[in-house]
This record gives sequence, structure tokens and C-alpha cells, in this order.
Amino acid sequence: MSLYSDDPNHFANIYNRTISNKEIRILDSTLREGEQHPGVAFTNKQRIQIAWLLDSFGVNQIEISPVVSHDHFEATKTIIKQGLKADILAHVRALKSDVEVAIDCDATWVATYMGISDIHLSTKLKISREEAKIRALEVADFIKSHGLKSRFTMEDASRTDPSFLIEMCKEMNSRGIERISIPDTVGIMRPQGMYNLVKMIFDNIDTKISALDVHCHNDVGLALANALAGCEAGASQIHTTIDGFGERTGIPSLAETAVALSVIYGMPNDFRLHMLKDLSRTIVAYTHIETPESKPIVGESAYKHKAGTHLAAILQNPSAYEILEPRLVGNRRKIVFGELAGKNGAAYLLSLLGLESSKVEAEKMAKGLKELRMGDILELYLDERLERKILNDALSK
Ligand code: HCA
Ligand code: CU
Repeated sequence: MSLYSDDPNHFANIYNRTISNKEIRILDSTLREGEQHPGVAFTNKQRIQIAWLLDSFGVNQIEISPVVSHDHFEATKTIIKQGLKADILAHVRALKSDVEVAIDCDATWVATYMGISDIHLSTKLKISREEAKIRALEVADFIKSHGLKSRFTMEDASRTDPSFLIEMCKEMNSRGIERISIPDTVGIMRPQGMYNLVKMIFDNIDTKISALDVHCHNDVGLALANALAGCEAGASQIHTTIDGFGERTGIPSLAETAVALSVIYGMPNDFRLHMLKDLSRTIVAYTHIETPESKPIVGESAYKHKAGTHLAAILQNPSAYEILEPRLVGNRRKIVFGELAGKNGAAYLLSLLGLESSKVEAEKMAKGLKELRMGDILELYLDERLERKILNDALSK
């Protein structure tokens, strides 16, 4: 019997899997929320390509707004026509005139939103709570009268009077709305707070009718943590965008969300994780906004190893410092050689160069790398054969 568990993540998995293995879905809003990021504006060809890519990746729903411009209207209409697996949601204000635009696009799913916190009602909509409720319900009935599926977003839910939020959710639920979105529009929540908010709604509505989405903004860097906490309280769909683009600092990134669900939560799903790096590359090509190299999953440095002690372990077994095989998310592992490489790194570099790698030679090289005082000198992929063996081991798990 081995002294050690075969799966290096075994104990972490036990701590992590506190919720049932119920499916948590992903709605991707790159084409709606993502386009609200400064500097992001896709062409229609790009919008259609992104929709196809997201569908191939396996997201459950894709959101796009047909009311922004004539181009967006055309893009929405064309994407709806493609017959993709994912539901295509036309995202519009809770106004009959906007819903009519969605209907003109032949939408089968319409997502409407309305700010229902006092600050949104008084500064933006300039209507009372009662007027807001009447308007929202009229729109919900209008959508249903056309036989369409719908989601209603309680915009700024996290800053809404709980009694009004529950009242609105109950009303929407009784109208047979398929989904209700609970956004943390300004990114003010902490995970336990998001858990409490979603749980409060579930405790008060009949969830057999409406399912809940969570849409969390990343103003303090807690978006994904908050969204996951909302799901632990019963929400069943997280909103994402590729690379996390959105208003201000955006929402959870598709890559981080999909990997969190697949690897950390161990949720069953059909996501094609190996597409993640390419999805990110596509967005960089279309937006000309570089991905930070330290970005989780898709960043250039996400799977680089540098310190000598790390290199020594990685060369034996990458699981020592990696939670997943980088190729499974379309990224690559790299070894950074420089003053931190130590004798293990140096020995490996010598072997790659086809040189004698005795202990003495390795120590000499490690000393030389340090004395150059140039920091990092080069980065290399691991030897192909070693990479292939590691990949095969990962795939056979
Ligand atoms: C917006 C607001 C929204 C809506 C979210 C949703 C938010 O920019 O229109 O419809 O689920 O953050 O509240 O993005
Ligand atoms: Cu938003």
C-alpha cells in the first residue's frame, strides 16, 4: 500500500465538496455585458463567431442585446437563426417597446431588467416601487402572451429593500417566469452575504417555477466567489464573459468559472475546457486588449514554474504545484530558468541542451545563472516526451 494518496487533490476535494453535485449552468454575456466594457465593440461577423465558439464550448445560455444598435439587432437575429444548442437570450429593458424589438428578432427567450433598488428607482427610472411593479408585471405578461420564455433581472438586487425584492420575486414567480436573475450590480457583496441573499429568496418563493441566476460584479475582486456562494444557496446559473469583461471591472471570467465548477466543485458538465485559452486569444484579437499574463487559467504565466524547489518537484510530478494539466485548458506549462533555478533547474537545462549533467556541472551552472544577475534568462516548454507522458497520466485519471 502506498504511503500517500494517489490523488494529490484528494483531501482538498473533501473540504471543497460541501454542496450536492447538482448542475450549475453558465450563461455567457460576452456579447452583452462584455460589450459594455470600455473599448470593446465587436463587428457582426465577430459576434456571430463568438456565439458559435461559446456554443461549441458548451455554455447553456448566450445573452445579447438587440436594442443597442441596428447592427446588434441584425447580429441577434442572425445568431438566433443559427440553431445553436445554447438558448439565445435577447436582453432588453423591461419596456414593451424593447420586448417588441426582441420579438422582431424571432427571440424565443427574452431577458428583461429593471433597477428596483430605491436609488435606481429614484435616480434612473424616476418611478415609485408600485409603478415599477406594475410596469414589470405588464411586461412579463406581454412576453408570456407571446408564448416566449423569459428571465427577469432584479437589477441592483443586493441594495434593494428585502421586502420589495421578495414581493417582486413572488410576483414574477406566480407569472411563470422561467428564470430570475439576482445581480450584485455594484459588486458590494461578500460571499456569505450573497449566500444569505439567495437563500432568503429561495426561502420565500416556490422554486419549482423559477430558477435563479447570479450575476456578480467584480469591483472588489469577489465576483466569482460571490457567484459560487449564491449557487451554494441554490442558484443554478452563473453569468460570465470571456476574460471577465464588462462594465467597469466586469463579472466572473468564463475560464475561471468553468474550471471552478469542473475541477474544484467536481460538477458534471460537458464544457470543452481545452477551448479556454483560444477563446481568450480570440477576444484579445478582437478587442486588442491584452490579457494580463498572471490571469488564472488563460494567462501566459498561469503554468510557469520558476523557483528551484518548484522546478525540482515539477520535473518529478507537476501535480506538486498544479491543480490541473495545462493542456486540458489549452494552455502550456513552462519552466523559467534564471537566478532562482537552483541545481535541479540547471541539471534539467543541461540535459535539454544535450550536455553532461553531473552534480558538479549542474551546481556550476546554477552558480553561473545566479552570478549573471540578469533575473530570468529563458523560458522553455518541458521536453515533448515528458509532456506527453504527463498528459497521458492526467487523461487516464
Ligand atoms: C446592466 C445591468 C446588469 C444586468 C444583469 C442581468 C447588472 O448593465 O444592464 O440582467 O442579469 O449588472 O445588474 O448587467
Ligand atoms: Cu452587469
